[in-house]
Amino acid sequence: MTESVVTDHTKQETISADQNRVELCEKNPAEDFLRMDRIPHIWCPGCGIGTSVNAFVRALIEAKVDRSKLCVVSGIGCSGRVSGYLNVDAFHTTHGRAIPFATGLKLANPELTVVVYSGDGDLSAIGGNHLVHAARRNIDIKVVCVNNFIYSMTGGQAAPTTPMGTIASTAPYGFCEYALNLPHFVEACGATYIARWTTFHVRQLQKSMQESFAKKGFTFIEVIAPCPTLYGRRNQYRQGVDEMKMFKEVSRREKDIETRDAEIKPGEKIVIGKFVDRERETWLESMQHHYKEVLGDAYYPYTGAMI
Ligand SMILES: Cc1ncc(C[n+]2csc(CCOP(=O)(O)OP(=O)(O)O)c2C)c(N)n1
Ligand code: SF4
Repeated sequence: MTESVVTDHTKQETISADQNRVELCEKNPAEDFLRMDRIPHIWCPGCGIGTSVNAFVRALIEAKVDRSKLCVVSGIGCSGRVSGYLNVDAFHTTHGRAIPFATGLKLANPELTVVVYSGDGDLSAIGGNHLVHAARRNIDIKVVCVNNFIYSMTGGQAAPTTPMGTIASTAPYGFCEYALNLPHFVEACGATYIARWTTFHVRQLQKSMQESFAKKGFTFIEVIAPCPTLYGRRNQYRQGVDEMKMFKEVSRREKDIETRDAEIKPGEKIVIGKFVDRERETWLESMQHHYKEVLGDAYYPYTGAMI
């Protein structure tokens, strides 16, 4: 047993319980970005949310995102707890309202990198209208959507993303609705960058997150993640690792993939990869151009409410 006594940026000095040995071990680089005083976290063993956070933190480090200008906003749910564990300016907002909150932050201070990190239910059900219009307007925010196919925090009810035929607490005989194909949906709305990975594909996920930081406009990364407690155990994946094995087996990365082919159906392939990478004027750019054109020199360009 060891006890941590010193921390610096790269090394952690530990003293073994018998006090005889001082060891220097490499410190996990992710720790600097986590509120270690809040660990242990609330997520269940085998949950995929923490895996996505690990990729996210590593992407922040690799992309050298300026931490003093970074804000992470979450809604409510197990995935919505992410903001509470990140050691950055973070906001845990109300259910479904992470996107409008983030929009306000970005418009008040356009220099910020604003990330929305939340669940599929939060973003596409109660927050669905905000998802539509932020993507349509091309608000310059980065969205990470953890899709565990269910409303986990409230007991495993069926969500818009629950695959047809799978079991949920509100669908004990199988869900009878078509699942929302999130990449296709946000492409139609106008997102500039769209990718989907599972928590098995951590390196690709990290790389996509890095890419999205460099991208201007509304970006959307869907992370397919296991929820063994409320989805997996009802659908033959008793443990997180069982669902991870399924992800490994059925995920397909194809050339020239189209979002319309990315629907998720039980027992069928899960299409993963980068679907969309395009340029569109952001809402702020288009607003500035429009008023400049209409008002000419009478228009005083907007530089943000806070700077
Ligand atoms: C206005 C409002 N309605 C409903 C709830 C209850 N609620 C809390 S979390 C949640 C579902 C979250 O699901 P998801 O976003 O998929 O996150 P997960 O827990 O699966 O990670 C719901 C319905 C709430 N907190 N506020
Ligand atoms: S209930 Fe599901 S989503 Fe929530 S922490 Fe547990 S495994 Fe993760």
